[in-house]
Amino acid sequence: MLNCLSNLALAAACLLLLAPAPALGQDNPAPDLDSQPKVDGLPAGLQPWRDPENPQVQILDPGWNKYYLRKDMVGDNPKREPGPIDLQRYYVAPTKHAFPTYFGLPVAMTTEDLEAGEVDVAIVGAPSSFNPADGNGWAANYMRLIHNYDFAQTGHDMWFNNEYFDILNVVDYGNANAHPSLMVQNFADQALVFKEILDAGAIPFVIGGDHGTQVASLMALYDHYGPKSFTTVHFDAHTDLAPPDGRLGMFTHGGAALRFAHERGLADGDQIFHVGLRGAYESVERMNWMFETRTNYYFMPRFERNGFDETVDELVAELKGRKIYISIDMDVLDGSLAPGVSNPEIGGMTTLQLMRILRMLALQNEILLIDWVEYSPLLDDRRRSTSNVISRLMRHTLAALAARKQGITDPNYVHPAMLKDNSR
Ligand SMILES: [Mn+2]
Repeated sequence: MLNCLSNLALAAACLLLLAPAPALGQDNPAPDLDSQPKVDGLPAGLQPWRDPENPQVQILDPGWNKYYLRKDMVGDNPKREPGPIDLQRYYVAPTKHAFPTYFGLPVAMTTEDLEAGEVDVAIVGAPSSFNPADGNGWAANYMRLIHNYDFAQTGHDMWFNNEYFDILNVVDYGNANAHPSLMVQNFADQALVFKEILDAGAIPFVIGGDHGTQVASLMALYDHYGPKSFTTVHFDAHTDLAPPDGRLGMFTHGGAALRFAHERGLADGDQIFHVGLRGAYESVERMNWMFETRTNYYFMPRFERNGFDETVDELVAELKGRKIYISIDMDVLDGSLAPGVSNPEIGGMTTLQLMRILRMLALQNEILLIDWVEYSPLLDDRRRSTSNVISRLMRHTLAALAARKQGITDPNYVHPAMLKDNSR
């Protein structure tokens, strides 16, 4: 039996598929639809995926579990020793020539692979797409196909003068599941995949997905580290703090994950930092919720009036000594610089400003996980500029993590040779 989407165009086909298989050459008798109970005004037999007693619950056909069945990725598929697998034929290749993994990096599929490779950062896709502005689900794979000239497995950063892929062990961990109609099950499956990375002591770099991806990130982190064990730094134009009566299904894209975490006692107000807020459709209720719960907030007006660098210094100082989870809604950037997001806003950060904050935090703090969310290749410009912005921000963050691995933890560090003209 197949599950069916609540789509009128599919309903007729679904009814045929859901009926018991007739004997060869015979049709099934017509159901008496008039005698059936109604669910939202339509006969229950036309919507067998809904429980008439509890119509908000979607009945899952056991066959859907196939979507989440995992292969044995070390044993026989293929038979191999654990460790990252390099799929590239050439030592150096531009993206166009490379096998499409993140930055052309080796692939890992299990915790054992990550441990054997002493992996520091595992980039993993989470193609959730429950956003009315469509296309977030394509980001995870599109980010493996950066349009801009990008040499696989090579990288140099001019703030650090380092070659970060030689210092850090970074892999592509593939994608977690995200079936388009099974949002709640997806979050659990994604959290399990993220946990495999945490179990290996590596940092997941999660490529969303809409901001609902944050639910899976938080599930993995709270399960692995425990409640109230870390601080969330939430970069976003929007608060994503919908009240209970305004959540549009709770977790549709940027629903209310952090408010939910606070309501459930998983996070104290002081363990939530909002950075870059300026969205055009928030409310006084949400502002008051932030003030009353004593969350930390860095509105764009504060950056504008007090000076960007000075305000960043306050943020970085407040976060000193904390373990942090960073969630980056790409709409924290100005809409002109990152157009390929679900809900672009004016008055946002520049790429240079976001580079500065990410660099300082990656140097100073123990980072547990970073998710990069809300990118939609379908909404990007023809050059996919936003994918390039995300790629370069990831590279710069990796360069800072490489410097930290070498012992540099001063958030203001920049390689001295890069701050003067060395020819004089
Ligand atoms: Mn968001």
